Amino acid sequence: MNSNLNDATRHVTLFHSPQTRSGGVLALLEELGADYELHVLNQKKNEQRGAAYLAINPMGKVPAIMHNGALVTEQSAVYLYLADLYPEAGISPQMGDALRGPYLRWLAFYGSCFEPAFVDKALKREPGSPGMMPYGTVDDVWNTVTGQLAKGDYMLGSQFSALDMLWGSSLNWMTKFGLAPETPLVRAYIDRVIQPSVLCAGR
Ligand SMILES: N[C@@H](CCC(=O)N[C@@H](CS)C(=O)NCC(=O)O)C(=O)O
Repeated sequence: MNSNLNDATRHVTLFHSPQTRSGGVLALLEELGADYELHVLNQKKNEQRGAAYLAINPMGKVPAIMHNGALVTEQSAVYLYLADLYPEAGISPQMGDALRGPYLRWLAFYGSCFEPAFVDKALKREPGSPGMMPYGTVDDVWNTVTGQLAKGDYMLGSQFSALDMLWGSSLNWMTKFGLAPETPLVRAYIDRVIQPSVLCAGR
């Protein structure tokens, strides 16, 4: 169990590039008070596609974390892993908590529905039939997310969690680049949850 992990075994390395998706993970590490080191990859110099990093993560993407010799990639898995590694921070509903299921749902929804839908939209891809698309339609995805946001201050209603650091930082860059609509509901949510992330966004 996590409670048996001492600080040395909780040490993680974050593979990070400034102004990318890994900025949200950096904010999460700060929020958790985690013991971490940064391995910065300069994407302007394409370092993420160099042989050294490809030997670590063959996808050449950040964020990625290394913990006790194991690599974790994909934002949803990384947020889940880190928040579980620091349960005392209280931002990761644990098994047995009624919010654990919704917590996992919205983590997975992010990677399997939200990002693919909005990237397809940004690239103006011809929509497939909703039954064939893993996310249905972009409108379904957006209405489902905003319907959830309308229920409370946070993705889990009244409880702040690591989910909000993922969704907040993502909605922040997506609205900034015009990839997702900046409705008053969405803007208010970003402003409510993003403060710690903003501090790290430029690093
Ligand atoms: N599916 C990945 C996406 C990660 C991703 O696309 N990262 C971008 C930075 S925002 C990247 O590293 N791109 C560099 C490249 O592909 O060369 C995740 O959820 O973590």
